[in-house]
Amino acid sequence: MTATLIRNGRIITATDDYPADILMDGGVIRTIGIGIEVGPDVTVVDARGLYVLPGGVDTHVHLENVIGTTITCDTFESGTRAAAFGGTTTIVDFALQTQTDSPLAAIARTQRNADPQVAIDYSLHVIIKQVDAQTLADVRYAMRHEGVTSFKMFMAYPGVMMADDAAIFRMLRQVGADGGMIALHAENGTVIELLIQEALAAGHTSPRYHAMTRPAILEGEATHRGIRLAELADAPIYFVHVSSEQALRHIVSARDEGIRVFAETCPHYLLFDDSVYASDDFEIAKYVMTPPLRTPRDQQHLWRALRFDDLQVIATDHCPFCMREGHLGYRQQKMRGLGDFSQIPNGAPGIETRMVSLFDIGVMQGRLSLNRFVQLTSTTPAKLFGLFPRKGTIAPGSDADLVLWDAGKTVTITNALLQHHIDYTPYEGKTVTGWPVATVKGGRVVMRDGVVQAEPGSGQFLARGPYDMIRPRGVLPDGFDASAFIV
Ligand code: DUC
Ligand code: ZN
Ligand code: ZN
Repeated sequence: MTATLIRNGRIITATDDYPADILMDGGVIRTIGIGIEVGPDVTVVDARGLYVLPGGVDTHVHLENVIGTTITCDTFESGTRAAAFGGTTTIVDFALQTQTDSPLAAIARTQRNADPQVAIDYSLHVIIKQVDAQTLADVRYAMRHEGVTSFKMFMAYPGVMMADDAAIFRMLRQVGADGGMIALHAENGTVIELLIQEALAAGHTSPRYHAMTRPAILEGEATHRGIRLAELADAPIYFVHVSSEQALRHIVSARDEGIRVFAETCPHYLLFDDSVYASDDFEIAKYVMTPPLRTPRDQQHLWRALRFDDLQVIATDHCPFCMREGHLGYRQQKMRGLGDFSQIPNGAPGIETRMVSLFDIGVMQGRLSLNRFVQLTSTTPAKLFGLFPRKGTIAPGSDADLVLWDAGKTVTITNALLQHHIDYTPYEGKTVTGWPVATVKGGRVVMRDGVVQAEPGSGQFLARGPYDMIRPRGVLPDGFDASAFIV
């Protein structure tokens, strides 16, 4: 591979903002400097007028995931191509423990599937449903020898994904002691199941009842329970897809207490609200995701938490299911819930619209600084999931994963424009300002002017380390100057 020089860009990291050139070779950043001179054998890319950001790190995506009785409709090929199109160069997907696949077998099976397809680098969390002594031994092995240092557990979906509190506690205790992270889906699954059955019995079958049977109070209750289990286990905990004030209240107060609580939200909770559920129209199935969209007041609390670092990550929960088509031999997807909302697979796409939608509503509309945008979409997810400083920043020695970003480019999003393999986007017709004009992965330009040139199989599995602890704001070492510390 030849060396490449990115010339004249404005480098933005989570902490810095300065004009410089970046020389990349062998897949990593070699030198950053002003006016770097190179010979004719070096490819030069002119980034004048563009921001140069670290490649996006999306730590919550579902590609080819079997969920319930269907499968997400992006393959590792289409999903990673879509990610590159949208400025994301690293994803963390899921391997699923089943009756027949132990955690280690699930990792191996998912790698065999993903490796020949991925166009960007990837890693895996393992979804753990059942915990016994062998599971715990496998989990320890996965952390020490496979570079899989995070595990997802569900408090929702009884009989399908839900783990009981003792199982969650056992995992927290061991994984926390070993330096890893439990990512938790916090909703009270058994009460939600009761509400679903009651709604159906009353003849309430349309998609909006998905939202009405998953009230925010049950996200808050489960979040509180998860925090207390983590506190008892003396372990860090990470809440996925936080959507509500109810959940945030517990997260904020736990962080004030010094408990190691971290959390993500997703762009759809910031961009859409529960007004979409105002009718019985089946098209609303496009917005059947879990948790459901919440109120404008909840959105205000999400923005507040992003501002005060009570939310540290914005990931997509890219969980695509076609409205009408089937996929990979599975029959129709969202349509299977016509007449019974509980059969609509839960999820929406977002892998390639994360950076652009957030840049527009966050940076362009004055809610996030450029540095904070990078921190939320790249640096902190890399730190929390053991990928930093290889990923998540622009520094000598880090992987040469970059996005050249045109902050003045305005684009109207349509599904036809996007690379993902799904028949709709929730962002249809939305105009955004700020767009990636090139994505560089491992020193190679993999997307330029909307054309993705990434080869399937050119991405790598990333063995991850322990999480890089960021102190919650309550815990300060003796003698530490808090005013200098809290940002
Ligand atoms: N939770 C997720 O994180 N993804 C898809 C569905 C769900 O409930
Ligand atoms: Zn979830
Ligand atoms: Zn998810």
